[in-house]
Amino acid sequence: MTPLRTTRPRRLRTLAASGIAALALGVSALAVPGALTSAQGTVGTADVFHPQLLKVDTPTRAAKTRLSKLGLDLTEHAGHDYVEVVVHSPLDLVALTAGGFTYDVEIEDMLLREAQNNRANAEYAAEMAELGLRSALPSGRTSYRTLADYNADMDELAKKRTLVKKFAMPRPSLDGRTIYGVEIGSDVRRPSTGRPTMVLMGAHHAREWPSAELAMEFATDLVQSYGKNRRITRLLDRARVVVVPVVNVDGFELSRTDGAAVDLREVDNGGTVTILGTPGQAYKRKNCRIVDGQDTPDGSCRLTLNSNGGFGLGTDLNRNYGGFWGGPGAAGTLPDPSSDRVAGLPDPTYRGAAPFSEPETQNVRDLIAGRQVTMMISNHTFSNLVLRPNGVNPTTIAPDGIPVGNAPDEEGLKRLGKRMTDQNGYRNIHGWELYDTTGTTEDWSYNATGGYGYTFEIGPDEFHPPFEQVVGFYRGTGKYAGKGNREAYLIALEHTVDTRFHGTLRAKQKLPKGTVLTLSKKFRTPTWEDSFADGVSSSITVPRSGRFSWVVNPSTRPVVRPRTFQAYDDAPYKSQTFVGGPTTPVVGTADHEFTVPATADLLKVDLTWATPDDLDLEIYRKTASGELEEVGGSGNAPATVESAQIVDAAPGTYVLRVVNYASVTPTYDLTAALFDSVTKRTKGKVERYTLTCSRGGKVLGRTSVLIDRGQTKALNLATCRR
Ligand code: 0X9
Ligand code: ZN
Repeated sequence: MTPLRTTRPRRLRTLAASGIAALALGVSALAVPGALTSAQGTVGTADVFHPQLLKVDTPTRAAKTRLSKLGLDLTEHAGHDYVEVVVHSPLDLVALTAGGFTYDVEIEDMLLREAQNNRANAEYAAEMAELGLRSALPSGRTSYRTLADYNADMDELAKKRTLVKKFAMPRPSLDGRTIYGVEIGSDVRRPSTGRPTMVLMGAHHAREWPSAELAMEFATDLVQSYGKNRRITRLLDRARVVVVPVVNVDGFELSRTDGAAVDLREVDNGGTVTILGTPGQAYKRKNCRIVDGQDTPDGSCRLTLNSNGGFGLGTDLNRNYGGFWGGPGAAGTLPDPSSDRVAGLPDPTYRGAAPFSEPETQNVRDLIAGRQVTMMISNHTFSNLVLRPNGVNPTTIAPDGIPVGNAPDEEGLKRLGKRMTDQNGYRNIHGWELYDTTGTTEDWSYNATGGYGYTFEIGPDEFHPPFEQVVGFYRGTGKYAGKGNREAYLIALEHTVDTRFHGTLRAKQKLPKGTVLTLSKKFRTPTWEDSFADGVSSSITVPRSGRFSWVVNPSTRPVVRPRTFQAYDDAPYKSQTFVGGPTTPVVGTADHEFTVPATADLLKVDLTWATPDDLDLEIYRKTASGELEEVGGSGNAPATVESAQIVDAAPGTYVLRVVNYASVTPTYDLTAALFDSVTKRTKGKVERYTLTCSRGGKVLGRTSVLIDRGQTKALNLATCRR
């Protein structure tokens, strides 16, 4: 049975929200000047709250939902009964305690941990240098790169002119930096003749340093191996690989420099006055957006004083993509009554003012829309996961009233995910299996282009662990030694060129050399509540042979393919209302029993109340042995009614538990109802590309192209011969 989640507009936790926002800003505003004054030797770090990593108990689904609404900095590290959370201020701790949450402290002082990691990094690098050893990474590096290192290393790779091209992305970052990438392939200096592209990216999130390292190491590996390793040589003869190691250059630069600046004396002296010991921006997550719609004055991001941790100003680039933008698991701007989250800009998952409002995501959109990207991997840290679309639970009702459903390529995405996780030992799961997200990179890239897209969450337990671990992340350790993410990426590259998963376009005729073929499509990408004008357009140039073989994504987008779903009757065939209260305040509960006589297509439970109370709902089913098994629940912000839906509810006795968080004397109505349904299928749409041919800028012909995965089409392009 799957509990069904609804995403109705929710009211804000007004008081707490403004309080948390104000204090989060206040504390971080304190923290950075702390660094400035301590440089003058006056202020130590002991009076500044240091970020901590907590493992928060979430024994029920309702608890998890409730936690996700506190606006805290959740990590991707979560299990069925816990979620790891970074706390950045005393108010975060207050919010947790007030919410009735219990937790274990995983990293007591992330700043101290930063300092310890710095020491470990320094020792490792020194030891390796002393022994005259390189690491087992392709680059041989023994320490994390800085942004300058990335740019220099890309320059170095691009010296292999026949194989590598360094390029600048079209838009600079908000703080005025140029964002670079490398393109690798044996035909890289010639116009494209139809090879597919794999895109590998790192550091959408500033603090996730290994995500950038692994992208850069794979690029280095490919370049070193070309001509030496048969498998890689063949792949680079058939594909292009575009690597953008650091997408969020501004955020990364701040995180990396502040992270390195944590003074080692911190460890020895236990918080005595240090020059550099400040949380600073070592755990920054987002980009450098300060005011929506306004460019950030170049070089000023560091001075914004309040971007530590996931919080502070900035847009979460991994919520700013257009796919399902504005839906669950992404914070909106204050005051935004439809937001899931309590805070706006300071929220770790702030989605930005509009889909693709940020230059960094616009760059990636143009990169992916401008070529046939049949494979996309966006690296993140941490949790040892390979995540596939979609980002929201398939039972979630989309604004069109129909459940979101699984990706139409679920089977293929899952199988490839398994092949990759067989190499790195990670879990192969959907993005939503830990928590809902919308506006992530693959939510857009997959749904707009059909190219498979994954998020890799690299490493077991830290955003940027001691560097030595990065070597293992790439090469694999233990059971996975010699495999690791290197092998996972190579499998992804093999998928990039595997025409069983892509279309292949050819022409019936030989075409004159230099004929330019453009494959384009205009469409509207659905956001959560609206849509925006979107499209793809890629070109190739016919080579001297007059023949081409163009590997392309299917012409119909996943997001418009038919969806199968259950349509439920408006009226229930059984319904029962319990009038309840008052219950004991502060996590007091009241249980009500409801019988489901035979499997019900839908069990819907609604909890409403008149006074501004904070009640949550948990739903259990009694097992044969009389134990309570949680089957659903709803944990909204205070004063918001609760509603839970359980599809295919098994027969038996259900316990509907009303949880009272704060009220003195709440009264409520609790209604349980059973509904029948019929299976329906949306019609879906069939989409075609427009293929245009031109020579010397003159358009010669235009035709529409329908193509699906695994198909090869020989097009009649007679008009292009003129
Ligand atoms: O939240 C994110 O953006 C990613 N996790 S991270 O800790 N690196 O920030 C995960 C994105 C996809 N995940 C889900 N759909 N749950
Ligand atoms: Zn991330």
